[in-house]
Amino acid sequence: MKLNNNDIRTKEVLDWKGLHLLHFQNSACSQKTRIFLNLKNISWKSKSINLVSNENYSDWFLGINPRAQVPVLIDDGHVHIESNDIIQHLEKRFPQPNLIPLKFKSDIPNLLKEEDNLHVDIRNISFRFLFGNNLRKKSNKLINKLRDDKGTILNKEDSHKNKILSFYKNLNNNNGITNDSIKSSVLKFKKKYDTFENNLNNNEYLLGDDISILDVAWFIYTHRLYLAGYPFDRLHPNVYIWYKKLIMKKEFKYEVREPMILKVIRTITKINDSFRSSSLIKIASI
Ligand SMILES: N[C@@H](CCC(=O)N[C@@H](CS)C(=O)NCC(=O)O)C(=O)O
Repeated sequence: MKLNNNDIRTKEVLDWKGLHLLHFQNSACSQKTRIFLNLKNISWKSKSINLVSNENYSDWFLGINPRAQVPVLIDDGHVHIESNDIIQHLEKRFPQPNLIPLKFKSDIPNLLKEEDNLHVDIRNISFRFLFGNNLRKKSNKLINKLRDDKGTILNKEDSHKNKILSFYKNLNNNNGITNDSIKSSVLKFKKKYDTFENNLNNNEYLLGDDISILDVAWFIYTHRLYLAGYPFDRLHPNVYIWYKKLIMKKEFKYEVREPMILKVIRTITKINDSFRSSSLIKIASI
């Protein structure tokens, strides 16, 4: 989605020339966008926004994206938000190599929407199994700052912001992600991967024999789920082979390197879960 100049309160970015990506190393949607840029061999300037220190809640960043989310692409002073919209914009700007097969051109927005609809589910799983469950809580001060921010999206108050606020309020109220949420999220993914398992029976990639924008989008969720203990090899062997093939590629591998601190948090979580019989497999009964 390209924002209007009126939406942008941090006016300096309107003068930025070239391609700038505001992103964070370990953010799933940032990783997706960077892999896409790698596959297209596009050069871009990096501006890291530290989500751990809540830099995305600074006045400066809210003045660019009032949803307080990365990634944001600034293309010659035009501000684009939402990773799937960003990669579709990049596909138009840099058509080679082609990552949207002609045959699927009209289907792609809906296929990507299905992925985006599960964003809160991947967040549930990431927070619970990869980020220490309640370590990423936000203070009420930050939640209220986002609630009271007057930023607009396409000149209007942003209704999507309520979803972000309710996620963080629930996280505080429940002291982390609940088992019910985990179960429901995992089962949504399982349904989707059952379909992919079929697609991959006769194809190397999700949309045929060539890599596409859909592989990039789904790779990130798959990687997160894999780290969280989702049993791809048992439930969806074709998907497992597809994932292993992608992660071997340099355009993918380096973007999802796990910082040491997160590796430690994930390992401690895994050990605790095995004592309490509360692994992803146990909770979701899969
Ligand atoms: N639908 C958005 C989701 C963006 C999103 O949720 N970004 C996360 C990182 S993956 C973020 O910025 N979170 C900020 C926070 O949790 O404070 C997109 O695809 O760009």
